[in-house]
Amino acid sequence: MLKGSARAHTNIALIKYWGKANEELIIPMNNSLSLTLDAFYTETTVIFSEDLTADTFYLDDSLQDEKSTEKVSRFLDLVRKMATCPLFAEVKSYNHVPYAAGLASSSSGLAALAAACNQALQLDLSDRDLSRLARRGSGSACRSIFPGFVEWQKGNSDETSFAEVVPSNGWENELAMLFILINDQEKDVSSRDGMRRTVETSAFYEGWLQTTPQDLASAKIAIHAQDFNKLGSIAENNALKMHGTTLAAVPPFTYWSPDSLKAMQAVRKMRAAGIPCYFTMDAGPNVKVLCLKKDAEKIKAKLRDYFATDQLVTAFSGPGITYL
Ligand code: 2P0
Repeated sequence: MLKGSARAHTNIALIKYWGKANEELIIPMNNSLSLTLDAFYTETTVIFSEDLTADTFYLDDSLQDEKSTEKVSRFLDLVRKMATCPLFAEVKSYNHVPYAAGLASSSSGLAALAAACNQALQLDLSDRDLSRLARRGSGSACRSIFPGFVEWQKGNSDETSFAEVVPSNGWENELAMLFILINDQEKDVSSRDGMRRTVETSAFYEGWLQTTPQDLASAKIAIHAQDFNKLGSIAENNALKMHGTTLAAVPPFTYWSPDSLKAMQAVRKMRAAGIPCYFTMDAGPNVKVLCLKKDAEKIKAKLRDYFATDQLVTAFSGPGITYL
């Protein structure tokens, strides 16, 4: 029996990953930049054993259906090949998210699975190679190997596409991200399907590709200079651009709900009142507000004018992968 256990935290991109150059290897079209957070994480244990006759996957103690087990199995095939190990595995994951957040957890989930496999099969991967492995499970997972600010270098091959820490002199510890959890009745377009459709059909995708490298360069300069307003405004603009591409896809789609717009308006209003804060959004209706740690409570109090207390969750910069 071979066993490994690891914890990985969610990350939220300030410069988004949106579109794949290679679907099988998950090589992105553009570099992205994220902040790893402390509030949401996944703990995963994997056991490879001769006693098993198939892969099984439990999430929060409930046995998962064929479709989600297949995604895990495909990832296990990669590590079995690396380790020349023929054994089936049992995977048990626990997602630690406050409240029924409906938050996508593929970044922490696949990062924790990759690290648990690294330990179980004694692959002895460096953090960079672990990032490459996690990337094969889910693109954003490659960034969750590392703490704080992280850049995913798109590269152009399996070897050259990995994440690494962006030096910041610990500035991330002065920042916070407030999650505004928004429920939505709309049927989801998965980020995987959404980005594919956008790359293939959106007239605005070219604009995304042409401008995102400059956004990323400017964001790194802002981190180096610890210039919060510069970083926040670049991140907000980059998120709006990403979401703009979906409106021009065929057929068009959006991740925004009426309450997402309400949250964005609240952020703009606070900013006009002199409180520095900026929003970002991913492949769902939740809005995340980047702010200075010292302003987090004040901003949260103001958001209570618009949203229920249990819709608001505060997160700070979080750690990279931890073996358990
Ligand atoms: C990001 N997102 O940079 C972007 C912004 C969503 C919007 O990474 O297909 O689950 O598994 O590589 O990583 C979500 O996509 O997609 C994502 P796959 P993933 O955070």
